[in-house]
Amino acid sequence: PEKRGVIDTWLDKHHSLYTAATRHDFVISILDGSVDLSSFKTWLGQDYLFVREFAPFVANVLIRAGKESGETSDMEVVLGGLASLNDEIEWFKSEGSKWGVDFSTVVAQKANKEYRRFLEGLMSSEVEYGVVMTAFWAIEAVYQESFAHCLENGNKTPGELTGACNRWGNDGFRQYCSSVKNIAERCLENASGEALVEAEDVLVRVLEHEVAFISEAREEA
Ligand code: HMH
Repeated sequence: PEKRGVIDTWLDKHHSLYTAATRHDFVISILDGSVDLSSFKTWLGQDYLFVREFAPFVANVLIRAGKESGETSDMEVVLGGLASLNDEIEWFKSEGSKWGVDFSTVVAQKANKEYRRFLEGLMSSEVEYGVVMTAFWAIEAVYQESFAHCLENGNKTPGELTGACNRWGNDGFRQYCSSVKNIAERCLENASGEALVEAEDVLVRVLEHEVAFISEAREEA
């Protein structure tokens, strides 16, 4: 059992937004088997574009972990995340050819662009390390939670989508998210009041961006 930190307090406070992000209609449609495959394909193309911007963001987190963290293990955790993004990009490419989605013709949707612009803002050295870590955790955790639901017993996730669900819903990814959360919590324990306000705001904004991203990606099919 983990000790409850400030992030858990924020998740309680913003519970309905957190649920909107982690139990989105799109995810529910996957686990009840009603998913429209053209929505899945749209999501696939949009997420591929997102991940290509997310990788440089994670690389920036890696640099900051190397320079600013007092703990040598922070860098190793982030490096593990970057390595899994490498596999993820390969996975997207093979899914793209499996589903006939040509990524070179996919155009980023509005929510996708806005989310990517938000990530760019977080790459500024003016944003505190603990605030960046909070955002990084939230981005990963939303997908982990969402796709783990799809793998729960008794669900009707279509067989051809279990690979996608397993990518983020697997136990190793869950443990990785938990390590990132511990880093964020450790930083926030010593953070100023101002940084705490910013970290909570960033958490809320990640959740909002996730909801908007997934909503738009599944709508336009
Ligand atoms: C939109 N959020 C979105 N896409 C992803 N691949 C991740 C998070 C990864 O956790």
